[in-house]
Amino acid sequence: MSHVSRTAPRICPLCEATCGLTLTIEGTTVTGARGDRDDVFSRGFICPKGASFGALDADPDRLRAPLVRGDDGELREASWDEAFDLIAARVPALTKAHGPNAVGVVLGNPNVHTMAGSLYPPLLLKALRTRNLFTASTLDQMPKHVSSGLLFGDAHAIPVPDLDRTDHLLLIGANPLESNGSLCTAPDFPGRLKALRRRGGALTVIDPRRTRTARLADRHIAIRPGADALLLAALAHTLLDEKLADPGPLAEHLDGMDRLAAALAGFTPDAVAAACDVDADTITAVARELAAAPTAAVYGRIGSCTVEHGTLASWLIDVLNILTGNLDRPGGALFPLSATARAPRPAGPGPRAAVPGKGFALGRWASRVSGHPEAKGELPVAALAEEIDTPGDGRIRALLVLAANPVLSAPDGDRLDAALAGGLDFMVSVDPYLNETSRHADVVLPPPPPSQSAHFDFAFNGFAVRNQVRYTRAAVPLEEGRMDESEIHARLVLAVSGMHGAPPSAVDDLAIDAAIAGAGAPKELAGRLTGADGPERRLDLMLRLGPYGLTLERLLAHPHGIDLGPLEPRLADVLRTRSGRVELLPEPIAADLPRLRRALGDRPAPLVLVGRRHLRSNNSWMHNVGALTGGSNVCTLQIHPDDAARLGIEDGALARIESSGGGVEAPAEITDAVRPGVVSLPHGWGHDRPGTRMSVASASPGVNVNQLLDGALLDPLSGTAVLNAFAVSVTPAP
Ligand SMILES: Nc1nc2c(c(=O)[nH]1)N[C@H]1C(S)=C(S)[C@@H](COP(=O)(O)OP(=O)(O)OC[C@H]3O[C@@H](n4cnc5c(=O)[nH]c(N)nc54)[C@H](O)[C@@H]3O)O[C@H]1N2
Ligand SMILES: Nc1nc2c(c(=O)[nH]1)N[C@H]1C(S)=C(S)[C@@H](COP(=O)(O)OP(=O)(O)OC[C@H]3O[C@@H](n4cnc5c(=O)[nH]c(N)nc54)[C@H](O)[C@@H]3O)O[C@H]1N2
Ligand code: SF4
Ligand SMILES: [Mo]
Repeated sequence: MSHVSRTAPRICPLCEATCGLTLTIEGTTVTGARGDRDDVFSRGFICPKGASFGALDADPDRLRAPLVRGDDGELREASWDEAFDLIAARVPALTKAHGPNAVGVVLGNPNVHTMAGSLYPPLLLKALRTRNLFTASTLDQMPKHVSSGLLFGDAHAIPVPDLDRTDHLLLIGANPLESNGSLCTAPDFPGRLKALRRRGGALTVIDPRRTRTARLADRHIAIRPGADALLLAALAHTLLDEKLADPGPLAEHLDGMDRLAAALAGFTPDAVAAACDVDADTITAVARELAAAPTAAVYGRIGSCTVEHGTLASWLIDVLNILTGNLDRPGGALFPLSATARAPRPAGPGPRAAVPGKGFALGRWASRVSGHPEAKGELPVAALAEEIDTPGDGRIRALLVLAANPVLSAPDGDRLDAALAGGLDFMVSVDPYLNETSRHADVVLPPPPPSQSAHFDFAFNGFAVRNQVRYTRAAVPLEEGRMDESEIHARLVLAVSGMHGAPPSAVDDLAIDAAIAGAGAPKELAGRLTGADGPERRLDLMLRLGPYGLTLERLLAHPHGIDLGPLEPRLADVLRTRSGRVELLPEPIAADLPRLRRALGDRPAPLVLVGRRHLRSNNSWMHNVGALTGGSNVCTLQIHPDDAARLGIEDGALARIESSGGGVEAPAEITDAVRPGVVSLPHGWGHDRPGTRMSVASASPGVNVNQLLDGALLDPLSGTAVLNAFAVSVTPAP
């Protein structure tokens, strides 16, 4: 028997590394995936998740048709028309009766991994005019958005470490050997770290666990969780105190340098050493090494964000890059320029003068129940449940959940679970699975598997360590009865905005006209756009208006991508602050520093919990692929031998973990990879709720670490949930 097989390129959507894959396809089934050696960026790299693309794509538990809840309360398969008719009948009526805030929107992580998720949610929010927007950002990187907003005037201006050229990398609370990198798109992150070591560069890792990344480092500092902002403040203090700070040519762009030293007074290495459980000498040595390195980059991720001082830590990371002169210089931390970014301002003659921008505002409104300030137009997802279950005017009555599973990913899933079950008049999920969250929806709209979708990384190209651009069309034609996710989103926009029944292309046409007007480009441009559908025409427009003047046609002629060169200095184009300068000590940051100073006096909790990720995982939704689970990818409580002995915990025995939100029980894994005083439980588990359809995941459910949290603990400036470094108690399970 000979099988007719073919290959097709597909950018991997399963993490931020955006590797190019070569899929092997038989008929309409993906039978294999390997790294695309010709990919201009990933050059053949692949990880076990990418290699399992076929299994994930063909998961029999993926929903094939929309589900609609019948009068009997049960979900049953329905036609697309039926599904959207119902949405159009319910959502506008609720808005009309109770105001726009009665409809809440939840945007989950995979939206940054699909074209639909980048192109349509802004239009959906515009149509709804709701302030009840919650996204995965407040479980993740919102502290970085806030610090960038305050420093640079643009919440999306996030500098990335120049991995391939730096001489010195300081990694804080990131484990790219498992995560493959985040807010730093770099296919083969492990290889790039090894190359750094090979060229004589230095790697320092700050992490309470001896991770695979830490094992690669010259220096691993097993800090006490939650104390990074203190350590970073002491590093900055040392640079200023020892006159090692030298911003170089950056100086002309800086505002507030004079006030910084005073603001950081008191954060000496000696003062923070006990709280961090790091010697003062080590802190001083790290500061001196940073200053002495020809180039250096400081980079932090989850462990520096989802903690009590997440925004301060995020800010201090860039302060260090600035004080050492490494911001915006090759080998330091640079701002990528993606092919769909807004084109830089034309350069005038002579040196660039500061151009005032609109700046970044925080707290323009607040959440109804707890009064949490908005950040970047969002409210903390940790406050979603109370916005549904607390009676009163402005209560959320309908929820649109796009690619999110907050019952597992946000604090206190039990409360949210109950709120979704009993507190809503109407709920929609756009999700391929019937899982812990989508099981509550009245309408579930399933996107097709990734092989049937086109892919472009609108978000991640803006965080990539090299400027490049790639686009892959669907590798397999859309199966009969399926709807492209872009069309699902476009129809959702129409259904909620009283335009139900209009062609989905109307949404794209409106977006195109608005983008052309916004860019001041000639109206006729709309007629010149190419592309097979709305999303492609919009991509074509963004490429044409973008900084490289590309077109969709050119991109299609380069199926393995177009390299656009190494990152280049461009700070002057990036700045959007009111002063037109980098605002080194923004007022909200200065106002939060006393809280950090008070933390110096806190008595550390005897036991705190941190998370962890496994290479073969992805948040809450990849436990349904057999090839990716099992082995070391299990939901165990890692605990240091000293703590285990003290607490009477035996290896493999069930341990009970308790905190403010409740308790869970997980098997103990005794290991000195976690430092004493720290236990680690991964997130995304807890697949034991009834009414889901994830047969593999529910067979080994694990427990939901976020049930330990009650949702009250937030980084105040960003509304980000504290998911790491919170106090727990551990006892042998009865
Ligand atoms: N304790 C703890 N909690 C955490 C974290 C942690 O480190 N510790 N990490 C946090 C982080 S960083 C994040 S980003 C959040 C993530 O939080 P979420 O975004 O809520 O969680 P995910 O597990 O990524 O779930 C995404 C949902 O999208 C669905 N999905 C998958 N592919 C697609 C697709 O192509 N289209 C659509 N429409 N849906 C799709 C999945 O089935 C799933 O229901 O979790 C956070 N929660
Ligand atoms: N395989 C896999 N890859 C993924 C994901 C996944 O679930 N699985 N999720 C994706 C997503 S949504 C994201 S946001 C990224 C996250 O990417 P990373 O941030 O690189 O991933 P984590 O593994 O969460 O790394 C956080 C590290 O911080 C440490 N840590 C915890 N608390 C502290 C602290 O207080 N201080 C310090 N210094 N360190 C601390 C933890 O021990 C952990 O090693 O990964 C992405 N990639
Ligand atoms: S590293 Fe990320 S993008 Fe690359 S193959 Fe693995 S999951 Fe896909
Ligand atoms: Mo994330």
